[in-house]
Amino acid sequence: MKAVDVQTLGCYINGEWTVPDEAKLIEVKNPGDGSVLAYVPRGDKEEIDQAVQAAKTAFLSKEWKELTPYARGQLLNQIAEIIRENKEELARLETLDVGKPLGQSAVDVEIAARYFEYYAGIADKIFGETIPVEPGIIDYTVREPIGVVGHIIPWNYPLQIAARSIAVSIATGNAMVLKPAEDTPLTTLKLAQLMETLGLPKGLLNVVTGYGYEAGAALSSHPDINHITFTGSVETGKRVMESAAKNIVPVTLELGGKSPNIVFADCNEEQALEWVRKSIIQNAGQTCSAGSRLVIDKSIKEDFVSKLVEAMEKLTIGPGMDNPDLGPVLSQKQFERIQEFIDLAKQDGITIATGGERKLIEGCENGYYLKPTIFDNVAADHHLAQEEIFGPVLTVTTFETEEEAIAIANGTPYGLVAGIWTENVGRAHRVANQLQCGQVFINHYGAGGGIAQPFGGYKKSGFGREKGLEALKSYTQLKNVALKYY
Ligand code: TXE
Repeated sequence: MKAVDVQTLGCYINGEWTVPDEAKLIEVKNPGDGSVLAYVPRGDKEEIDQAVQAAKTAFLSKEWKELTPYARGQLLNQIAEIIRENKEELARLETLDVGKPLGQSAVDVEIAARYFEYYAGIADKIFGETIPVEPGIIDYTVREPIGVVGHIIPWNYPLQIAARSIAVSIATGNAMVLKPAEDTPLTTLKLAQLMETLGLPKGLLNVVTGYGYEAGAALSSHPDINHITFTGSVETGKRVMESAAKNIVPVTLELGGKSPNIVFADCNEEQALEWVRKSIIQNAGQTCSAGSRLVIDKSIKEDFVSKLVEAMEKLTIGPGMDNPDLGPVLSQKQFERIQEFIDLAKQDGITIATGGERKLIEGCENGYYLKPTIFDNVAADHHLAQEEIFGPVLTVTTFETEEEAIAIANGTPYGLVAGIWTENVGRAHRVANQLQCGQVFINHYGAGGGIAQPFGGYKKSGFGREKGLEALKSYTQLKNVALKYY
């Protein structure tokens, strides 16, 4: 898809592409060089309302109700197939739109296809239970679809998150309205375009582009949606929850993180070094589960950090299309946010072991490239070790005992992910047991690939779980039926 094709696309509502109103367009930029890639409609309340009504009608339609779970699974397999047939184009589009290295986008496309395959297999295996209440009564539960699901998608993994949202919604028999992030709507629109050929009921899938405070707010406050999933910042998550609460609409919130990699002296150093590095530079650190804090045994810290600095300084930085190790951050706004943290570090006399500055790339003067940055010897309660920076920026904090390591790891408002590095299996489980977070990786960061593993946070990292079988719970509602026989 060329940017030009995208320019002709509008929002996708009720099986049709709306003609963009010239006066109401959003510029979509390439983070690599700041050039304009496309224009998409600045959808608002009106478009959201049309999309929700279309989804509601599709959900209640005979056509959708009569489609068997097996047929829904087949549909999901077809979507996976069509994603694979268009994988180069989707990866290219994701890189142009988000800035991430082409190789990472290719992985995102594969994961998107896998979400559809995973939930394809589940579509006809969503069942209830029989409950032995008393003789003469048959009691059973039925897991029913919830209705219209609103999905508010962030800009860091647009295709992956759109895919998991659509896949589980279809598997569970729901209709949906997606609101992609204003900065990165292109692959979600492309996916809708690809799915158009598969004959889904009109209105079952709707995509409304627009700003969060307009289209996003209109979606989360709509009285006719039945569930909302949101991935983004804590501040916006609060707003989404507040507006959904007014209509008693349940929410799944996947918010930020400040995830620690806890490195003990008895770790496999080579592995720990590799994954501590990878977990903070992936997508230029713009990952909710980024390993953004290194919490390390004091006795090995000096040596470990100097090796990490050496490895960081070898990384290539450049436009995503050249497939470097690190692409640009999303926008000037994100860059300035990160820069504020760097200024704070300088002002507070924090040691910058490496990085801490922008990298200018010839021909890409309007792209925001940052050198991977390590802030050394950061107190556990310092802002830098407490707040989500969302860039390739790692803080280093030391501990002397296992208890101290756990206290530091748990000592932020977040609780998304943690990595533990030790060869002592007893310690690994003892520590995992005490961590206040939704996902723990031991001697790897990201093991298992994520699709089948429930994902979500403790504390301010949100609640509810996406991915795996666990996600089915938020996309369905449970009915209990009791029958008396004589
Ligand atoms: O997020 P927002 P922003 C964190 C990260 C980042 C910070 C700010 O720390 O630096 O958030 O990013 C939509 N009602 N994460 O400002 O605002 C918006 O259009 C309804 C973590 O981009 O949370 C977009 O589609 N929706 C993260 C989505 O919410 C609204 C991913 C996310 O935007 C809205 C992204 C409103 N009032 C940012 N306002 C993660 N958990 O992975 C905005 N939106």
